Amino acid sequence: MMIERTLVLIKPDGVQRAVAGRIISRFEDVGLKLVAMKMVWVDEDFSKKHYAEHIEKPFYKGLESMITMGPVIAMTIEGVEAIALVRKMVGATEPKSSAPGTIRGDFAHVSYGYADEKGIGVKNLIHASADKKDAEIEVPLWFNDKEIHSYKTVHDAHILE
Ligand code: IDP
Ligand code: MG
Repeated sequence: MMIERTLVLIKPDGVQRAVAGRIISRFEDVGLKLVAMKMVWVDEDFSKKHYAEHIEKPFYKGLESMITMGPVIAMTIEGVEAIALVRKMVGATEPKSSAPGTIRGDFAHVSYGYADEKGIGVKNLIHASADKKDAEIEVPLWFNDKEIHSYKTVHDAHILE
């Protein structure tokens, strides 16, 4: 199946900067489908589950402070090869390096060097599952089956059928 589901988070910095609507619009504009959405204030335990691969890294403490500093908007997004497509739209992790036209490149600019000197996680607005393996872990970590909806959008008629 080429239709994939991927986990996307507007992180606390994105919510607090009030750019969530503009970010979500980008996914709607390319014809991707929102199949689940909620606002969640993550605690330290849940941060360790979501960012399990980073717990031992020097930047983890700052990352945990950042992801728990306010609510996130969590989404599951569905579409044709959606995992890689969403990562492309999100851009490189370090906003200093992410290309113009990507979400991180258009809405942020800081460097790893700056964040590390301050002891904070890089505030890059958004999280998206890195690959199929991560998406298969992250979507069920954030959403149960009842919270994920199947419905038709206009794109089903014009792009997918
Ligand atoms: P990703 O979000 O692009 O998948 P990851 O390497 O999985 O990037 O890192 C998770 C998050 O941790 C990043 O989005 C960023 O907020 C933060 N981060 C990653 N590397 C650093 C770093 O070197 N310094 C500070 N924060 C970092
Ligand atoms: Mg990652």
